[in-house]
Amino acid sequence: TQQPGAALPAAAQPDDDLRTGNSVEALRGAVMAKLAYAVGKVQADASDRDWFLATALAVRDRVVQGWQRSYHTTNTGGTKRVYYMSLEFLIGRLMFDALTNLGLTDTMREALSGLGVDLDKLREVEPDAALGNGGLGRLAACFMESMATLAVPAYGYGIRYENGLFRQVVKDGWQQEYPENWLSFGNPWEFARPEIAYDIGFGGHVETHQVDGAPRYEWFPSETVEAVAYDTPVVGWRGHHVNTLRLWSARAGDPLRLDAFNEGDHVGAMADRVKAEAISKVLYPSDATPAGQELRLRQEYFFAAASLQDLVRRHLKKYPDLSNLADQAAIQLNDTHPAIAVVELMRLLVDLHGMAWDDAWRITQATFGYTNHTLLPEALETWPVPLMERMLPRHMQIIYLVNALHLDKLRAEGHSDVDVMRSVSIIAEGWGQQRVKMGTLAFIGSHRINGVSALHTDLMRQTVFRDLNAIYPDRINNKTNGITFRRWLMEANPALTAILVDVLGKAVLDDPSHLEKLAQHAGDPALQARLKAAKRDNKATLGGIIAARTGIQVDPDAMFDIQIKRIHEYKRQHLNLLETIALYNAIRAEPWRDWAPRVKVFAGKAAASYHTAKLIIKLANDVARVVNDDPTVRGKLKVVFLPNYNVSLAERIIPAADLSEQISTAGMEASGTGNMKLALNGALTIGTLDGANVEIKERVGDDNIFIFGLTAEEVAARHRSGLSARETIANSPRLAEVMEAVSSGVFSPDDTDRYRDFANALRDHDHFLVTADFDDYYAAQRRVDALWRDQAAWWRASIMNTARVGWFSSDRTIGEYARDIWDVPVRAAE
Ligand code: AZC
Repeated sequence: TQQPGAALPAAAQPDDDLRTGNSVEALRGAVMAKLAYAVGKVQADASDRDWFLATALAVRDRVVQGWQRSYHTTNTGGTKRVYYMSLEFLIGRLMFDALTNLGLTDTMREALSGLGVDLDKLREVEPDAALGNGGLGRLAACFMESMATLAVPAYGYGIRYENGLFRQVVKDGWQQEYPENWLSFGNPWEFARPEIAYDIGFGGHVETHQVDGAPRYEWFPSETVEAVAYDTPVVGWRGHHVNTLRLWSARAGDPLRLDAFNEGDHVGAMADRVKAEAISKVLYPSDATPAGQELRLRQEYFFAAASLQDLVRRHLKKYPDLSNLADQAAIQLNDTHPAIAVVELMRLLVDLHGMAWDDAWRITQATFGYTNHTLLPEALETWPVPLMERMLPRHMQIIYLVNALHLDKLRAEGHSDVDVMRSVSIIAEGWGQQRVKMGTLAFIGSHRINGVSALHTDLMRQTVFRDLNAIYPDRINNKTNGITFRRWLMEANPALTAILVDVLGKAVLDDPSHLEKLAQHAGDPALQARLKAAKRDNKATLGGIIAARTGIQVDPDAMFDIQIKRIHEYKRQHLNLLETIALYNAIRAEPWRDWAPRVKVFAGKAAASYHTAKLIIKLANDVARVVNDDPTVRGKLKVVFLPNYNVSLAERIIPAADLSEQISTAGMEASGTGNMKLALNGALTIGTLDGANVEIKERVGDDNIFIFGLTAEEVAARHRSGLSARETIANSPRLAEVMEAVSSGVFSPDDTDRYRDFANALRDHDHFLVTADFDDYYAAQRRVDALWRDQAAWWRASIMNTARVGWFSSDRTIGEYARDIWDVPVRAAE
């Protein structure tokens, strides 16, 4: 870094001014100029938020340079663009991300410290952009960063929700939801583009005319909403390439009905506007659960239609027609939420651009790819036909025609089995109502369909898409998820990063395959000691956050046992809680034994309407209270539920984790990505053979991971067998004791019936096989204890985890999408 007053390096001189320079002086001058002229404050009056805004704007200028360069290169080069359509982008904060990728973190820290400002304090001021629920949304954010890193020219398309995922407050152990208005103090990263606006229609009717002897359909919507673009530049590693995240905001065509207003109906005059703008007001807080509301379908069509108009307009600026669209555009559907885009593109091609149906269908299929993120039947989107007919009448006609042609073609090819035809039809019959199956629509409209881990992709082939896969065997392919190492290693864990660079050289920052060399040093006591010290610091920092948010004191020398993710029965936080109670009982029975001291940390949000998930949060808090107040287990066991889990909190928790809980019912977690982040940061995994855990195990080796429980096949067999959980519980005295304690109110003395139904549901159904996996999980946890007591062996295993998970970089994943799905080149590694 540059010292204040030192001579500038020659290369920096020509443009070392306030707008573009990267020296300490230039950055300091740039921040001061932003504070004065963009924020409108003098230094003496500036708050941390003012300094944050000024700093972010100065950083943004440096991103914009690369942005304009990238735009120019793509435009003149005529390269194919990727359009990543996602209803969710779970971004988090951007300041450190931009600084890291531009290589300016240290320079900026120094520039600000000369002004008496602490960069790390400003970091905490930035609100999280929480435009997503969990894994699917965070994956989209990691992918945006990796596409920029690999110089894949790409746009992310989504919705600019005014309110992101709710803020979670835990009151008396219960989750409460509060709106999260992340935009209330302005957003320094975005550029409003009021001139880029498209009309999006809803409702109305369809008319048919004859054009050259053929029918032409025209849709006359009864309602129109405007979609207005907001652009955020997304900078990749070393600032080489910058892409755009374009988020749509809904705006009413007419802000107000003046006639009604003048007649004194001031509220009614704004009713249309409120209805239109509701579309981008809030993110649906459902994660792997269906939203099923009319407003949700409006959101889906709104952003799909705006994005397609945008990319079609871009195409037509360069080419005379849309016949070569698939050569210039690859559209990826992030789950089925944008699947209506398949139909909308057909409408644009056929109805508006007069293309023949078959040509249009060929282009549509060649353009789209579809990623599936869950097999849970309750999470697969379907929309009632009557709702579709009312909201999108022309689209419903097109869906019927697509389906009829698809089924006719199959019949012509000799398919006749009724069950097969029913399963591959886009329309589901039953429950007295026809529904549109969005997964089938997305599958049929795409040339490639992918799962997100090897196991998940296999299960896709065997279950949900079995019949479609038999008919189109080459379409399903696997793309195991990945994570961006810039955010989840470099930004989140600078101490570990520094050690890695020291041992492996700087090249490890560019190419994670260098991590493998770390394995040679796994037994080195000096390296182990350094890593342990770094982790202890991270744990102490997290301990401070835990104390501040919950009042609970934790010991940074204890094992930090972490389960962070959405609260869901299939993720089985309650299995962890039952094991916690069993351990608590065991310690109390023999307090003198050499227990491995543990801090169990839980964090995650429950969908607002998911009653059992909210009860699990309450149970975590109830168990925490009893355990933490019991002097017998003091120094041996603590339980913490850390409220308001989000990306920024994850960046604090993950570098402090010793043990990573990945304990979903096998076959139900499509991939997981937290599992990758935790392993990269040196946590050992305790987990089932589910999702990407399987591939993590293959890489880190059986000795460096704790696997337990039924396999996906065994889970399926068990479900078929109808074996009773009551029997399982009766055969396990340990589990029986825990179940009895929970059910009789030992942890809820203020309401002894609180968990009775919950316990009975486990006894009677236990769809997620918590009881079936309990004993094996308990045994695996005791193996964890044993390894922890041998710290040299533990740290050896920890190092092996960091060393062997380089493959889970989202750069690798994006490279595979680019090659196998999008057919676009990527930038070679440095
Ligand atoms: C998640 C999966 O549950 C998770 O296993 C996966 O890692 C992640 O997607 C990214 O692929 N799914 C969701 O968040 N949501 C839905 C609707 O599946």
